[in-house]
Amino acid sequence: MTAAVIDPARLRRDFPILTERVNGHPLVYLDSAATSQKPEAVLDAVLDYYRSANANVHRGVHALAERATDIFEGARLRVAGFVGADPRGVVFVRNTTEGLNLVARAFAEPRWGPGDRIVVTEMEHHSNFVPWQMLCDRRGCELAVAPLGEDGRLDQVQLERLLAPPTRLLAVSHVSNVLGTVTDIAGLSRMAHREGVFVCVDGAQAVPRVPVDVAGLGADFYAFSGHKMLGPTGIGVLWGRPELLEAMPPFLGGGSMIEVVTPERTTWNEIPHKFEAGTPDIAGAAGLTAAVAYLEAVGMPQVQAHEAMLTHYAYEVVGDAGDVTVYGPPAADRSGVLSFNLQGVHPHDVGTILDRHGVAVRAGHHCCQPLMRRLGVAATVRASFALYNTVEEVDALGQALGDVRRVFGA
Ligand code: C6P
Repeated sequence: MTAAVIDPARLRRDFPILTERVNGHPLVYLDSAATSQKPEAVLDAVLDYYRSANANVHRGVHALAERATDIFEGARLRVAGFVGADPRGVVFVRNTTEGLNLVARAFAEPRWGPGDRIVVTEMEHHSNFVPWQMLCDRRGCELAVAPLGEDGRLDQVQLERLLAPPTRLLAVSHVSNVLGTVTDIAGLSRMAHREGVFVCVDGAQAVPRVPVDVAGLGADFYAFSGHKMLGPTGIGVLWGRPELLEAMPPFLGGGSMIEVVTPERTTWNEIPHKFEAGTPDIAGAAGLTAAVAYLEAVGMPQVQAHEAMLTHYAYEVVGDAGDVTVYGPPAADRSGVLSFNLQGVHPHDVGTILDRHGVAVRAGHHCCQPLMRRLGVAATVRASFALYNTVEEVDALGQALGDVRRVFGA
């Protein structure tokens, strides 16, 4: 049986913002790695929650409070199902960044100090770099950076060497937001666990793009953001192995995360609530459920195949020759992201001229300054794709790049 192919023209009707015009042109949104657009179903879910269920969760005995709690806990079950997780391990946070900071603060900080090593990689987003650097500064651990090979993939030999004692934890992204490199997390987790090293994965760019099964990947922690996977801003997920979460102290203190509070001592609620202090983003959870339902209806293997097709095509249209340098692995080994530079033109100028044609890309360091240094550039232009993008939009990118060349005489 052949898998159904995505028909972006049909899906686009579900995304009201995609009919916007920008600078006199139809919007060509190629910045979904920064944040995805949202289908009507997600917008409705957020509004419906406020219209018909708004109350606080886990607190009231009245009907609305129960409705709100059902929506919030229902979202946990839905997200857990989507990524193959035990719902007890699904902690709602604000975003990937908060999830990774939670692991650094509540898991790593009490455990490790001088004589211990944390390994990050050269392609990490600052979200999976800075919290570990801060931890190492606070606790006196060593921070090591696993290098990338010339092909934009992790150098396996160097990495294996770095996983030897005294390394305690490897922090690694599943899909790079700059290079699109898809890292073999299952293989890395096996390698790390053989050495007794914990694995914390930044899944911000993976969950929207590839089927993710956290149990099968075998890592210890996995963080992602709702807003990159068609959901609202303000809600994200940290999945952790329940037995590790059980053993960890809380991250933030306050309401909901407690069992009993006395002037002498406080005891903690059970997981995952122990890590969810204060009123959570209930409307965000409602929207996230709708986003997951949308992605499930389309099918993640289909999303992956569609983005692979677009990336492959964009690679051809943008070209990796002459005045263009494309960064990262060959198109076949990357997911949904194409970073490049046009010789002699600053990426910000490229982005500004593309915007004049209605083409939205990101230009800058993409919150990956160590990676920029490795690539020997200050910034890149990045086109990133989602299930609603079309080959015609890639053509529009190609044509607008022609205008950049004309303007700069490149
Ligand atoms: N990358 C980009 O344009 P937050 O902001 O917490 O939702 O996500 C942070 C984050 C973590 N890891 C990776 C791999 C990411 O790509 C991001 C967000 C956006 O590339 C905004 S900088």
